[in-house]
Amino acid sequence: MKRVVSIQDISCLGKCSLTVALPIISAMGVETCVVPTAVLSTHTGGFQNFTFHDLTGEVAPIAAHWKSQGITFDAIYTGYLGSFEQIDLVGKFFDDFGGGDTLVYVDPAMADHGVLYAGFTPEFAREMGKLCGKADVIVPNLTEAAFMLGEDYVGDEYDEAYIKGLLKRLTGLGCRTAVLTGVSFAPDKIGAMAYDSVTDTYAEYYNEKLPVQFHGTGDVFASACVGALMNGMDLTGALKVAVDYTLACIQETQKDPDARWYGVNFESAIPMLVHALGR
Ligand code: PXL
Repeated sequence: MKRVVSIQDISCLGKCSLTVALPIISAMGVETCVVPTAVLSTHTGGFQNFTFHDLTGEVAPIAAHWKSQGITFDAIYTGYLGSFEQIDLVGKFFDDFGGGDTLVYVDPAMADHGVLYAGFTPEFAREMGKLCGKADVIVPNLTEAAFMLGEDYVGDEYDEAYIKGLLKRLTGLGCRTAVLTGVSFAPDKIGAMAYDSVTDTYAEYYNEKLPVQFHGTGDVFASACVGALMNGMDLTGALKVAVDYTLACIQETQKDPDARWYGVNFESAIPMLVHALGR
């Protein structure tokens, strides 16, 4: 069985970060270890007065203990990180546990729709860009990509040449493969495009675009994509699994009258995800 470690916060309520990564990757038949970087009562996307307990001081001791026990990982998957210090510590974690066949996978979760999440600055985004340079695969959305590269966010005004250029500039940060999420070239289609700088090839996959937006879909996509890669899928196959699953989560949310506003019904779409893996 493959073993992933996910390094990001735990938002106790809100369906994002670790409460999404753990169930999704586990359901894909992959052991999922965690390094919680902070405990928040909720995510920061719409709740007021949430609590925040920093766990930065735990990262190095947890890593040191694992190192002493000879633990290794097939993938290191990082998501939302709350400070420059955490970015630095995660970089050190890559030095300690990366290399060889370990996939270093970074979701620079920090912005969407042209704006940074609460508490982040353009300087932080550039630092996250440096962390992406140490990864094998990164999965930013268009906003995160623009901030990391210090470029203007273009909104919906782009074409395929822009996306291909953006992907190449992202791999210029130092990672082998960049995946852009939320890519749409037609009003009713949305998906992801990727560029592998070693083979100089692109991969892409799109499905239906619904006229709704939900919090946490980036984390759902990132988790399903790394889970698919750990199941031995190639990049195109992983994009398809992750895009189709994200769409299924949105559809489940739409058809549930009791759906929460703060996240998607990723739980009821898990059978579809497992089926897509042929398990
Ligand atoms: O979904 C990314 C995410 C993760 N963790 C926290 C967040 C967010 C997005 O807002 O606030 C704490």
